[in-house]
Amino acid sequence: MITLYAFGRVHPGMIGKGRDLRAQWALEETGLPYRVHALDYLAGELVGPAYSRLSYFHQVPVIDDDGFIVGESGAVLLYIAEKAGKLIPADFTGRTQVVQWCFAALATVERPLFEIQMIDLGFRGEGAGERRAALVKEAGRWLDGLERRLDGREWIACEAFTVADILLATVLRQVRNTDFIEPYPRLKAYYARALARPAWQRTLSLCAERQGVTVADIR
Ligand SMILES: N[C@@H](CCC(=O)N[C@@H](CS)C(=O)NCC(=O)O)C(=O)O
Repeated sequence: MITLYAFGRVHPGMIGKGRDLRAQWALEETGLPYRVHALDYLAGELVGPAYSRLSYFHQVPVIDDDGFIVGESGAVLLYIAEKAGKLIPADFTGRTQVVQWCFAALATVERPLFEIQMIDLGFRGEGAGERRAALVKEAGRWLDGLERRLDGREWIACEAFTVADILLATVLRQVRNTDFIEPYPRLKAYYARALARPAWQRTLSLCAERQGVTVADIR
């Protein structure tokens, strides 16, 4: 059975923001049996000897599938999809589309949005206001591209919902002030459509339960 290593006890500002939620969302979508090992970040469990053997970077998410270890959220999601035979098409070209949009989410869109999130959470100090404006401008280039891609499409990679949508929606969610998405009506509707999925709603509830808060606290 798959064990998902996810955040347990963390600083209050980190609750509900981890990339572990992407993996749990994929697991909830597929119905694969799994259990969660909730790591105690505050007690240093991520840098302890046991977890260091699973994660070279001391980060979440990691999954352990009966001894087969996978880290990095993109790889974890693709593994879950391959194992379940869900959230990724069977044909070679369809799979390539999914891989393309997974990379686009992680390598292109996530970079400026993650930095904006860090600024909004107060982790970047002096000059952050100017830097934020530059990052929003940079992100605009990628969001324009997503808006064009979503013309006449429900999901980003394929006709059906895939792991690329989980990655993209959770990347967009890193910035909680959704003003940045306002100029993009298709992207805004896409984002709402993705987060309305029952598997995401269950993921939020499970995260809240694990971290001892209410769902309202982490939306
Ligand atoms: N590239 C990695 C990034 C993983 C990552 O940044 N994980 C964060 C949580 S979102 C973490 O574990 N942070 C704890 C730390 O770095 O000390 C992925 O996509 O999985």
